[in-house]
Amino acid sequence: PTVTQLYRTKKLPSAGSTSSTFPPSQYLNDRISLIRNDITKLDVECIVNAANRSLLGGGGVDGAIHRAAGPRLLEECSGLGGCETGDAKITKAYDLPCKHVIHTVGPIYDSAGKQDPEYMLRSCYRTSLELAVQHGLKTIAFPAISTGVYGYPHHLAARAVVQEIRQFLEQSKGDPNALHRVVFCNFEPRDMDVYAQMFLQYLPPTA
Ligand code: AR6
Repeated sequence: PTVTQLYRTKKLPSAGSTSSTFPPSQYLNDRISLIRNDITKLDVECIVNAANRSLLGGGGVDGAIHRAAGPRLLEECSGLGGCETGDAKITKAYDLPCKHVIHTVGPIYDSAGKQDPEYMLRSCYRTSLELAVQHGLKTIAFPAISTGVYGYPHHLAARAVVQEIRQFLEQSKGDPNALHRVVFCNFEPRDMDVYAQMFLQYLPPTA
């Protein structure tokens, strides 16, 4: 079977699944889910926003999150003083179904002379995960940070992300404050295939 078929046989949630209580049969393994959906529809404890350094909104997933959260999100963001690339800041979620939004700023892939994009992308994911743990949050959903407007090639981004997640989960094994579930919420069909391949390679299903 192809990688995608293999994961389909594991009952991967399809687009339209909005529940935060993913049934166990839809888990990729016991701590990770891969879904295709609009991240603003998820009622997980916290979603991650692929923001820019101003934190004052933009297009793509950032625009969608601000639209769905309502103007109070922008109000809170304007008091945060922006955010550095690779760093993350947390806010409430206002009209969104989730409880919190973690805003992180991915690297612009082709910004010549700037820091290593892979290091920065991994930092976005790691810092967001750490912030969620610090706030006692148990479920977090990520979009494919930097792979839209910021131009990070999809397969390179997915590989870096899955490696970072694996490292994070291994390091937090046995920690009572550990996250229960990390959800990768992709928008584009091609990201589903790329992520499925990377998971198979770096984080095979445990069941
Ligand atoms: N739910 C999940 N994923 C989405 C959604 C959604 N509703 N909408 C888009 N995506 P991008 P970046 C996917 O461009 O590359 C903004 O203007 C999209 O298909 O949103 O980090 C910010 O303000 C793509 O796979 O973020 C920054 O200026 C992924 O989300 C800049 O864009 C990321 O695409 C950040 O660029």
